[in-house]
Amino acid sequence: MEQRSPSASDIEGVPRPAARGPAKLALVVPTLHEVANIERVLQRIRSSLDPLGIPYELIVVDDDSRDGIADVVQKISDSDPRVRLLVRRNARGLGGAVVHGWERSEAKILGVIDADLQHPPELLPQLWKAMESGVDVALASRYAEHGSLRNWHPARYGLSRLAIWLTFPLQKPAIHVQDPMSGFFLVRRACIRNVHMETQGFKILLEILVRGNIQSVTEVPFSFGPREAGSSKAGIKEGLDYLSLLGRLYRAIGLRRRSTRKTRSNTPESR
Ligand SMILES: Nc1nc2c(ncn2[C@@H]2O[C@H](COP(=O)(O)OP(=O)(O)O)[C@@H](O)[C@H]2O)c(=O)[nH]1
Ligand SMILES: [Mg+2]
Repeated sequence: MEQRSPSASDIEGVPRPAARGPAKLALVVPTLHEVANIERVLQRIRSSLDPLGIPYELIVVDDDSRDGIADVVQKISDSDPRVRLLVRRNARGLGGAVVHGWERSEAKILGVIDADLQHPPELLPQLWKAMESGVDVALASRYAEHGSLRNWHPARYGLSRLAIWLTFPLQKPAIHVQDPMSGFFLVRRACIRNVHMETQGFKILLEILVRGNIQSVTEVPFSFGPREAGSSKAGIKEGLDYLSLLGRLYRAIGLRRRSTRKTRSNTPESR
């Protein structure tokens, strides 16, 4: 299928006219070669969110896949303007795609969900309710009690556990979570204002938990199923990006702790 060019405002990411009012939830669906999944995932997200009666927008951020996805999404968007398409040219990276979408929305609650249906959209109402109850982050957790990773090879499961274990010293004790690498979560925009995020990696939630102003988190367990169609884009490069992100976060946390200790030892009562 030939790819139709998205409108200029979508490519440049100018927010839609304010006539519809500011959206309350902006849910980004990052895509790279996901034409086989996109219709179904958007349909299931809309069916999950519509009963909540909340204002929302679904922002598909595609890294110029040229697999016909732009046509499919544009067609859905023509009949439902809450669905938006942003195409990034000459850019790659899941984290960057998510930030790109969030920056082009005025919504106060931001979120992300994978396009391949490994994240069940039917969990969104529970995540939304957690946000309504006042938490800063609501995340879909593979490792919380009753969460699971269906059909994962033991080696991949072991690597995933190891990767998570490495985050434990980084996490703030008050908001320690079981699945800091989940790719399915909601967060208050106010908590991540001015937080610098790496654009290459897959692990944007970890950065938010470590660098953001997050006071409270809810984990909603879910079962991480197999992909519906297509193949994973996670590979060795993403693994190396993750290790490099960990290194930077450990350095940043080390510096932060050192400067806190210094400040404390300089206060009059501690002298
Ligand atoms: N826009 C964009 N989306 C990406 C990129 N890499 C992965 N994705 C999307 O991010 C989601 C998760 O990727 P996936 O390959 O399923 O990772 P896995 O679930 O860890 O195997 C999917 O919706 C992908 O299409 C990227 O470089 N750019
Ligand atoms: Mg996947």
